[in-house]
Order: sequence, then structure tokens, then C-alpha cells
Amino acid sequence: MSTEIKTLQEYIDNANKIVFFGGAGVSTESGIPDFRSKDGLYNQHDIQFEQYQPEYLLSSACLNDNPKVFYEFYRQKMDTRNIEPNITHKKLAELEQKKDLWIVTQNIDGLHQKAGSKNILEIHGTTQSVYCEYCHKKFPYDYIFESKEAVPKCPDCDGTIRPSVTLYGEQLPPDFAQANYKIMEADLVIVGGTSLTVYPANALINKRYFKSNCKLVIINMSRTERDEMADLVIHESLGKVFEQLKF
Ligand code: CNA
Repeated sequence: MSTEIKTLQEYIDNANKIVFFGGAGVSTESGIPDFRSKDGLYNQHDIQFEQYQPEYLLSSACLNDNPKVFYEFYRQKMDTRNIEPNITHKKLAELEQKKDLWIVTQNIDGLHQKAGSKNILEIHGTTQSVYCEYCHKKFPYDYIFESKEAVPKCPDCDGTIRPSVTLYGEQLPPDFAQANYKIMEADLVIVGGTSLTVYPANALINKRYFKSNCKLVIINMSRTERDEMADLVIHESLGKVFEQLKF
């Protein structure tokens, strides 16, 4: 066990309230590409979508003005129905049995729930819930993927059926405010698998707003803008780190 992992283990053992703040890198080891890595969605130059910026393809502007393109991209890239949680999701679910742990995730894939975690704040929403934009009727989570309509429509009111994902240009859900509160009262914040470039999610990770004795740990393959602020930085894959931790 390296000194870094030993220190992380010690921080976890000594903390009562822990927040794990995660991003797309938590799910890459399950086979879901992130945004900014070499094989991430921003670097997949798919001829079909080449003319659009990735932010546009996941924006309310695209859903409203160009819905066929939105649903085509969504169906191709956001279908995680056959994807399983990896060691990091599973270990976090295990840790929740022992500590007051909250997961604050930017991910929309539902894999923390699938692994058994309960205390989850999804600050960018989720693909796992689907509703009619107009009458708010709920539909099964796989409705959009199963539907044969280019733009799925509500059988009751003909409104567009959409995922509960927070698109670029939309307000963040109430989970965001709760995440802020959980982070402010934590003894330990572990940030994992996020480039910390998406605002306002990244604004939550600022030691100035943490409790004075709160430790900040960052586990990410590449450096992040908050590395200098952290008590411990591990540039390694989350799977390699979490498989060594004992709860
Ligand atoms: P990002 O900007 O793509 O950053 C991911 C970071 O994770 C990068 O810095 C990588 O170096 C790092 N990384 C990748 N794999 C690993 C690993 N195995 N171990 C450790 N580090 C790793 O993604 P962010 O999460 O920072 O950006 C936030 C966006 C991405 C949110 O709006 C998400 O909704 C969106 N997103 C979510 C998913 C998902 O739900 N699985 C997938 C793709 C994008």
C-alpha cells in the first residue's frame, strides 16, 4: 500500500461525515466514456454530430430547436441500460454502511443506485427518470430508448417526453443546494473522476467554504484546478485506489 493510500485510509477511518463528489471518471471503468479524456465524448469525432459542439447536443436549445438531433445523440450516447457498476461504485455503497457518507454526483447514469447507495445527490439530474415536459406525467426510465418515434411524444397531451437530466442552459435541481450543505458540514471531502471544469458544480469544491478541519482529497487521472487546495492528491485510476481501501 502506498503512503498516499495509507493517508486516505486514515482520513476515512477518522472522519464521521464524508462527502464523495464525483464526475464522469467514476463510470469510465464501467465502460461509459467521460467528456474530456482522450476517448471522451468531446474527442469522439462522430461524423453525424461533427457540426455541433457537445455542449449544444446536451442543451435545452438543442432539445427545443433541434429535437431530432437531440434524441438521436441521446439515444446513441446516453443509453446505459446494460452497464454495470464498477469497484468504486460498490466500495462507496459499502462505505455508506459504516459512515455518514453522501455521494454528490455530476453523473446522470444511475450507477450509484444500481450499486446499492442510498444517500445520493444528483446535481445534474438523471437519465433514469423520464417525464412529459407539458403535463409532467412520468414514464418508464427506458421509454426514450424503446420508443420508435424520432421525438417521443406523450400519448395523453402530445407534449415532448424528456429525461430528468439538467441540460446546459437549465437551472440545477434542488439536490444542488443540499449538496452545498452536506459539503459544508463534512469532515472529509473526496473528489474523484472529475476535471472540475463544469460551473457551477465545481464552485462547490472550495476549501474556503469547508469546515476548518475538513480534509480535501482529490483522486483523478489528470490534474485538476483544485489540486493546490487539496490535503492529498492521487493521480491514479479510482478503481486502483478503491480496491485497496478497507471499510
Ligand atoms: P470530465 O470533464 O470528462 O472529467 C472527467 C475526469 O475524470 C478527467 O479529468 C479524467 O482524467 C478523469 N478520469 C477518467 N477516468 C478516470 C478513472 N478511472 N479514475 C480517475 N480519474 C478518471 O467530466 P466531469 O464529470 O468533470 O464533467 C461533468 C459533466 C460530465 C457532467 O455534466 C456529467 O453529466 C457529464 N458526463 C456524465 C457521464 C455519466 O453520467 N457517466 C458521462 C459523460 C459525461
